Amino acid sequence: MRRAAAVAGIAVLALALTGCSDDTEAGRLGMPAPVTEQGVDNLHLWQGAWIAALATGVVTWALILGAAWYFRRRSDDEIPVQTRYNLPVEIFYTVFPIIMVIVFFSHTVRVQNTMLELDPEPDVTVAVVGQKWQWTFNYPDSVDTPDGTNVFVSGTGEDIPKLVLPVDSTIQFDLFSPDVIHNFGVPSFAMRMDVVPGRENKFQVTTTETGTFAGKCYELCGAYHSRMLFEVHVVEQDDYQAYLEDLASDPENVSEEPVTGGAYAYTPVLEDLNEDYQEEGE
Ligand SMILES: [Cu+2]
Repeated sequence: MRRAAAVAGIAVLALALTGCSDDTEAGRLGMPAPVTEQGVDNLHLWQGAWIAALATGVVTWALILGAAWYFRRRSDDEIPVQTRYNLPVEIFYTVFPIIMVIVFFSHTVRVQNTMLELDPEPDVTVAVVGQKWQWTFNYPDSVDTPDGTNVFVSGTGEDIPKLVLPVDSTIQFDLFSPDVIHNFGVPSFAMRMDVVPGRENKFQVTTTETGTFAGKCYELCGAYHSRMLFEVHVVEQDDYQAYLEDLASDPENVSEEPVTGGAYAYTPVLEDLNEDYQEEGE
């Protein structure tokens, strides 16, 4: 019986280990494919934690089932051997969890440090504003026009904004909120961070692949929180420059300083819905 449990355990573990390639969804254990250098580190932390948890689970299940079987009641007059103060076992179940906590903790701190590492000279800085209930993306000092050097786009509740980034570049996000706490996150970056009023949170990613990825607000921030969606487009360097110039051709998108107050963002859907409610009420 114990041999069968051990064989089953090894089989499950082997399956998990061989499945852990980064190319398949099963291998990533449900995580989206990371498209940044930092995201890959986070994926490996996720996979390592799952393997360790599964190995612990297999040992625990084997001990539970093995003990239940081995010490099952065979007759009524049999008095089980009373064992206490088994020193080796007590040392094992004290020391082993401590080792596990140390291993989990050290890997978490290591990956957290790489995710939060700031290169003093990023290739691109984007000033991100989360406001009720959409995003504004500023690209400071990116163009040279009579109106200013900052270009920006604001989304609305009906119109999901684009965040365009160059590939193979280190991007810094400076996060601003004029109202409540939002949370700026992109699953394919395996990263998100709170956007707190009065506080300038920031993080960096190093893009490694072109493509279009979904982003959203991860902090329940009010009535239209669910509309705080945006689209990340990671593009070639030339396309990135062309995008900025295209934005700058409309003076509406140009300012001297990054627009961080959120004054340009609005959620027209709110007014529309209120009108609908009023009409229904009449
Ligand atoms: Cu929000």
